[in-house]
Amino acid sequence: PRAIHLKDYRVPPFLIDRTELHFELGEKATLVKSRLSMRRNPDSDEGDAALQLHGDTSLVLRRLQLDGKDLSVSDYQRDDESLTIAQLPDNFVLECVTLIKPQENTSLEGLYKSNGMFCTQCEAEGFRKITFYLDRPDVMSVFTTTIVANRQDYPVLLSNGNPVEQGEQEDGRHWCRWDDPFKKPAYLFALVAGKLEQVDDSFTTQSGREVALRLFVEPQNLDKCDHALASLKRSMAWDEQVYGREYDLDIFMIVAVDHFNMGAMENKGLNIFNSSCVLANPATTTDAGFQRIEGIVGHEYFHNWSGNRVTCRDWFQLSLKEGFTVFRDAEFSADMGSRTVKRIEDVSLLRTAQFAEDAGPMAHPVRPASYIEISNFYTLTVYEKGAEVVRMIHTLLGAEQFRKGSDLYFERHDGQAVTTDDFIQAMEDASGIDLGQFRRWYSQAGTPVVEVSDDYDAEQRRYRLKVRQHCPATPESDSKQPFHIPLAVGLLDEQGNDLDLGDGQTTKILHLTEAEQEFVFEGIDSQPLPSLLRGFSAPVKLRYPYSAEQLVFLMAHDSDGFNRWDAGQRLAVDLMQGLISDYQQGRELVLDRSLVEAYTKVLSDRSLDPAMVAKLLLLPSEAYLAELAEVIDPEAIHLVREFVKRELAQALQGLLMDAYRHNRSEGDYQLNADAIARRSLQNAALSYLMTLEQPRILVLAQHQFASADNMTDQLAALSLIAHSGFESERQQALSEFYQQWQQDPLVVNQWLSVQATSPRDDSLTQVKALMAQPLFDLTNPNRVRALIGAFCGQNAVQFHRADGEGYRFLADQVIALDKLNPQIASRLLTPLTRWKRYDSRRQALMRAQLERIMAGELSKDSYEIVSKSLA
Ligand code: HT7
Ligand code: ZN
Repeated sequence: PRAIHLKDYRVPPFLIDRTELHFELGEKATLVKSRLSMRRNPDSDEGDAALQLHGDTSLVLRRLQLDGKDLSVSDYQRDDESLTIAQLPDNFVLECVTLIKPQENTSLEGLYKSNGMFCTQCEAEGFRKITFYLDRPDVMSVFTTTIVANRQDYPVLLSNGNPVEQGEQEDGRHWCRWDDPFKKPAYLFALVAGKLEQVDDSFTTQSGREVALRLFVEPQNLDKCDHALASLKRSMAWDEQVYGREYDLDIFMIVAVDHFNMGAMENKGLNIFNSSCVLANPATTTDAGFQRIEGIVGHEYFHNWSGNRVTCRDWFQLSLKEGFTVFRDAEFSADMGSRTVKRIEDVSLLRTAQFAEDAGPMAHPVRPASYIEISNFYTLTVYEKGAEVVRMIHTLLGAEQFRKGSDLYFERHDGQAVTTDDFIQAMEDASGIDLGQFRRWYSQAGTPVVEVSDDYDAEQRRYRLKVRQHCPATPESDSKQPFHIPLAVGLLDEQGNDLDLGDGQTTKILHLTEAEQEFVFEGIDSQPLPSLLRGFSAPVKLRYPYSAEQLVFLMAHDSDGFNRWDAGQRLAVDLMQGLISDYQQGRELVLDRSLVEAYTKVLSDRSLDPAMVAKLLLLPSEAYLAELAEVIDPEAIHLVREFVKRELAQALQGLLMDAYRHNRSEGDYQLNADAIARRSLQNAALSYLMTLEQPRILVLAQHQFASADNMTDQLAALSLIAHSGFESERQQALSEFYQQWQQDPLVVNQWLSVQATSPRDDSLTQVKALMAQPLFDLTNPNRVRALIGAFCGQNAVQFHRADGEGYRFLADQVIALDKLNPQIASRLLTPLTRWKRYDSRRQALMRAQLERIMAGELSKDSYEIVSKSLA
């Protein structure tokens, strides 16, 4: 397979002004008729170039007509990926009839069937599996879509835009025509046909237009729609208030489908959602699930402007829409709940998974320079780091100028397909702030390291920060230019109060632009303690030699909530790294008192929000410790983390029990910030207490499991019991849970994940046994992620078993899946790609499995990941 390079971008030689589609949906095959009104692009320098339409090898071409005249095989050329027609006039109508087989499409790209329902997924390049087309985001067209299908099996027929006509046929089939007045690229096309029920709502926009909101689900899910609709209305109101963006069609539809490769898709007016990201009720959905749904509903809705009205010129610009939209959804969630907690969650994800990506073989800039398969670039770098880059622009410009910049961007580029550079240009033009050097965040991969040292001159009352930045090499480049890094800094006095850094400011943004810089603070009366990178103001690794005492002080006093939490994480990381080394050297493990003291203060401080207490109590994850390690030792990391947790539980038993009892509410379930916060602390406390392996605590967990009126409490208890050493009790809880929830596929997925993430030695055997049961289905990505993905990605100690069986298992699954669904196969590969981070024995075992995968015939998706990993 060949790589595609950003530097080779050319404007499209042809444009499609109008796209008329006609689908005859059938049980054996579907007939797709297209009528494309086309013309040569006046901006193209390719003269009388031939027309090369994208078209997957699976398309059966039945008929091709140019301006009403049939073309014969000698008039065009066909290969595996395209159809080429030469000698075309400047304006013409091309009509095409293709036959496709959605029933056999397990890739879940293009048109496919999920539980008897037809649905589409066209981003990034799925439309070419439906018909021949210029399937690139800079070709934008208005679409009219007619769908014909059997009325009994497919009473609901949906596409983008507004419904304009419908009718019946005599053969039991009916049809519906949809018209989308907004120009869009083919990746935003959608079609759904099925036996669906709907829940209706409406939203009145700020200019007084009434928009119909409609959520389509399978009948058994009608009781899981309220939260998504409420989230949608909150999103619509928020985008009006914060960005001045109004919805533009008369109807906004969401459809829930069970078989879906990602979370959701922002098709114009017809969002399609993975059912796991939209359906919710308290009995089946955890608090985290509710919050996730709100965020994803917001994300897809916000794409209507950042993605649909203004789209990407090419797929290298993916972060233009994704980074910006993740930033928008994160701010929305922060406004709906706790800003600090949301920031902690986002940074945790970035620092574990995105930093690991930056340190691995697939490292790439936020705007990649090349790809083999674009689906592999829907990454944490493009999404989460891309959002951090937009957040830094927000920090550099301030809220007001940023809003002016986004207004200018939307106004200037409405209806266009543009680049990340156009986005920055709008921000620069609106604010007058130079973002020249800042642009490097888009073109250079890697996580910068910022090293800070300081000195205080009491005589001169002067405090100085010395800052160095460097960025490690990544596959595309080993020499990096300095980044423009906004470093948010506060200084604390001996009482823990913020110093005034000028004009009453307690946080100052330092602009790091060079490899080494010095920043001087005058008029400082005594040695301050710096609070650095407040709010995680840039996606960097910060190094400063804090002592344990200073970290405990910051944990108690920093006015920046994020840095209070981060001080606790640093303290725990420092201690745990020491213990990991003790364990490796065969030394006895002893927990330093500083952590016990810090956690005692946290648990005793009644002024703290329980959600914040729960976050402060959460030890750094195994994944984060792994990311920080020079050579990853999964066993040592796991054992040390368990040891620290148990020691803390022992020392803080009384306080933890108080926290559990004080925050536990039996009955009277509520879904609000306060109740969610209390449940999070209650379950954090129980998780510590369960490490003591005391029967009286087991009874508490069992009682919680049996009496829970919500999934947060029930699942937390199940997972603790199932991961414990109480053998018969764990089996009983797992079996009771399955009996209770076997009819609900989304809950069954959670049940599978609990078992897949068990650190017990038999978990791989259990996973294999579950895969052999009829409930498992390799063609359902949610099942695959819940079981195989969870075992390989979230159960490091068992996946990295010394015998290499975890690696062999993953390779077997990838080889099988690659034939069915290449996108899911290539994503599953991630843990194997990190092989260079492990000891030489594990390296050899992992590499051998990558080579075994490479030896077979592979999709472009998996080929790219495996070949880059082995390079
Ligand atoms: N923009 C959507 C991306 C997406 C996707 C990409 C590749 C393959 C399948 C996919 N499904 C959805 C989702 C989003 O970021 O909003
Ligand atoms: Zn998105």
